[in-house]
Amino acid sequence: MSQNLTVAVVGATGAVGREMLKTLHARQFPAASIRAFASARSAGSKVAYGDTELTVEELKEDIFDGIHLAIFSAGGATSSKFAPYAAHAGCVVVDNSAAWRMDDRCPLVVPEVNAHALEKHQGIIANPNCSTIQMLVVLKPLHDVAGIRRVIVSTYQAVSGTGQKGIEELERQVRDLFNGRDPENKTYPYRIAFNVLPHIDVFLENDYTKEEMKMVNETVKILEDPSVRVTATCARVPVFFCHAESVNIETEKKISAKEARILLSQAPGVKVIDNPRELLYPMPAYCIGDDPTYVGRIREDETIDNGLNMWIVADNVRKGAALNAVQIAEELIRRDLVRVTDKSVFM
Ligand code: 25A
Ligand code: L14
Repeated sequence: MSQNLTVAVVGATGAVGREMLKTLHARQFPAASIRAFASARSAGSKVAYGDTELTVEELKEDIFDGIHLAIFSAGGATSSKFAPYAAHAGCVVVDNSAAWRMDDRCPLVVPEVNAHALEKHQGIIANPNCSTIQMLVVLKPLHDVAGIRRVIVSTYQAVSGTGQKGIEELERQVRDLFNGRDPENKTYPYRIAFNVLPHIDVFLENDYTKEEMKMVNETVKILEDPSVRVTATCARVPVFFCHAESVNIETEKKISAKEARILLSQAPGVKVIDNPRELLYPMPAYCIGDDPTYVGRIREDETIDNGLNMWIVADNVRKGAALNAVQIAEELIRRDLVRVTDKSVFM
C-alpha cells in the first residue's frame, strides 16, 4: 500500500506546514505523491519539497478523494470544518490543531509515549500541543518507574508557536525599536520584543489560559492516568524557535537525580545535556532544527521526600508540531492503519 500513497499537507504555506514538507522529504516518507493545500489567498503559489516545488492548491470540501493521508496544520477552525470531509472520503487525518484533541473518538498521540492508541483510530488522529509533547517525552519514562503524582510546569514559549505571524511580529518590533519607531502590536496584545507575556491562547473561566489547561488535560489523556495532577503557567518569551520548560515533579517512589539521568539517557527521543560543572544544559538557541527533546538541570527537590526539578527544551515547530505529526504518519504505515473503517463517524 505505502508505495501508492498520496499524501496531502494542509496549511502548507505556514511555519509548520513548510516544516512538514521538509520533514517528509528528509525522512524519505514513502509517498508516491505529495500535494500542498492552503487557503484561497495562497493558491497558485509554490512551496519547497526537497529540490522540487509544489504548486499550492486551494483547500475545498471535495478534494480528499484519492488522498490516503492528510496532515493538517491550518488552525482549529479549518480542521473542525474540513477534517470530517477527509475522513468521510476515506482519508486518514493527522491534525496539529486543538480542534480534535479532547474528542473521545480521536487518539492523541506522542509516538514515544502512546503509539498503541493509534490502533483504535476512526479517521482523525490529533497531534498534541507543543508544550505537552516535549514534557511527556521526558516524563513518561519517569512515570513508568516512579509514578508521577503531581507536575508543576512553567513554560518559556517561542513566538513561532503562533505560526508565521508570530515570527513576523517579533522581527518587525525589534527592527522598529532599533530604528526609534513605536512598535505596533498586531498579533499579541502587548509588545513581545524585549518583554515576557504571561499569556498564551485565550483566558478561560477559571483564569487559567487555554494553553495552560491543554497541558493539564492532554497529559491525563496521553498517559491514560487521571491520577496525574498538572498545574501550568505558560509564558511567551522573545525567542523565535524552541520552547523551554521548568518542570517540577512529585513521585510515588523515590528516584534520585542520578537514576533519572541514567533512565532518561536511554529513553527514546530524549537527549540528556546535564553537566553543571562544565556549564552544560539545553538552551533554545542551540536546539533549533533538532529532533530530540533535551533535558538538563536534573536535581532533587529538597522541599519534599520524592521530587525532581528539571529543564526541558525542544524545537516547537519540529518535535512540537511537524516532526511529531510525521512520526504519527510513519507509525500508521508501520501498523497498516492508513484506512478509515467507518466513514460516517464524524459526519
Ligand atoms: O487557529 P489556531 O488553532 O489558533 O492556529 C493559528 C495558527 O497557528 C499556527 C498556524 O499558523 C495556525 O494557522 N500553528 C498551529 N499549530 C502550531 C504549532 N504547533 C502553529 N504554529 C506553530 N506550532 P501558520 O502561519 O503556521 O500556518 C497557517 C496555515 O494555515 C493555512 N490556512 C489558514 N486558513 C486556511 C488555511 N488553509 C486552508 N483553508 C483555510 N481556511 C495558511 O495558509 C497557512 O498555510 P494561508 O494561505 O491562509 O496563509 C499563508 C500565510 O503564510 C505566511 N507565509 C507563507 N509562506 C511564507 C509565509 N511567510 C513567510 N515566508 C513564506 N515563505 C504568510 O503570512 C501568509 O499570509
Ligand atoms: O497547538 O504558541 O494548541 O500561540 C496554539 C497556540 C500551540 C501554540 C496549539 C501558540 C497551540 C500556540
